[in-house]
Amino acid sequence: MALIRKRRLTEQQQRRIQKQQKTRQEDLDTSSDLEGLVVQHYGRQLEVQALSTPDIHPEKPVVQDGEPEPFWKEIELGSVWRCHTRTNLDLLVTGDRVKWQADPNTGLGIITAIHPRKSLLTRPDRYHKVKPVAANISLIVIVFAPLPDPAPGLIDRYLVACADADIPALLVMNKADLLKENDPLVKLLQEYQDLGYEVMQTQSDGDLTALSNRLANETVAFVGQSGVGKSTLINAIVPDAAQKTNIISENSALGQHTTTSTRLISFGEGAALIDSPGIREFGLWHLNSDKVQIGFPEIENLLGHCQFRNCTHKHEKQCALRQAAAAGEILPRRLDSYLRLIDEITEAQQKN
Ligand SMILES: Nc1nc2c(ncn2[C@@H]2O[C@H](COP(=O)(O)OP(=O)(O)O)[C@@H](O)[C@H]2O)c(=O)[nH]1
Ligand SMILES: [Mg+2]
Ligand SMILES: [Zn+2]
Repeated sequence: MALIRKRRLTEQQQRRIQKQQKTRQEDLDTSSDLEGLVVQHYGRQLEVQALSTPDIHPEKPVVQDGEPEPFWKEIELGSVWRCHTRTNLDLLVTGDRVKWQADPNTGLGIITAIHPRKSLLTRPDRYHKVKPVAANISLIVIVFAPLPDPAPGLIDRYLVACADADIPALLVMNKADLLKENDPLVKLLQEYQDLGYEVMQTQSDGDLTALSNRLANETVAFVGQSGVGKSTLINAIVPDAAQKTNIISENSALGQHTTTSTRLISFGEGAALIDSPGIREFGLWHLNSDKVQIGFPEIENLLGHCQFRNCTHKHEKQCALRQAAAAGEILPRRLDSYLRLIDEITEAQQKN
């Protein structure tokens, strides 16, 4: 594309641009490094959003009368650039904070360095290798609703995955308008609050101030069953979210069209990720068995207090977990979830 564009320029223009590029190359180095956020990646292509602008902006080539206007992309705060990476860099993922350089003449950028990650969401690929999905997620919003009916144990499973990734969770019960009188979901939400989790009730077309305030400055991943209202919530919080998901396919400098529309949607100082491959399956994969207990803090406290060291917590009489459940100290539902997850993992390990 750059070549085709150049051919349309006069020789004089070309010389001038080359000279400008040369001087720019010289002061490129690290002094011209910008801060950026990887908002999308597909294959080796990355999209980086500018989080800073240069102290001294590169100068747009002077156009003389009758000369065609050369391509020029201004380095603006929040602008999104298609980038390549230096080959020596680790695999980058959405959410990575990077150092990069922009070339206004081509509209392309190059990523020169990656900042240390504060968190990394991963998932196993089909060969059981761990694949990075998103970096620096600071909050996971688990959305559920009266409709579709929450799958049993799904919230607990998400909570285990959050604990495993060491990322705080916020439980959002959406579609509050569909709650019936004495709806068991209200009790469910209360139970999680009692366990120490942060919870919230929302209605997509209602007042979402509390939710948006909570999300300010966070990099958020929305998870939850399809149909609970994740996209509707995001669209309500970030009014132009729907457009933002399509920026790239429209402006693609390389003229490529992508079917992937999932990207990190930024709002103020925050950003959100929904429905991306990997996030969609987040929490649905099998976990490491010793990791499960960290998603069940109330059960973790009781482990080691059973009569038998190898207690299965299923039929033993002197089982601290079953006794606690019978005494109403822990929720039988949570114990079931816990045992189901442990069973699942043990089964998966036996297969491998
Ligand atoms: N009654 C009600 N419906 C909602 C609410 N939020 C979303 N919906 C509807 O639920 C359906 C699924 O929403 P969507 O955002 O696509 O869910 P997602 O699959 O989680 O992204 C749509 O028809 C929405 O209009 C809500 O608060 N109340
Ligand atoms: Mg959706
Ligand atoms: Zn036991």
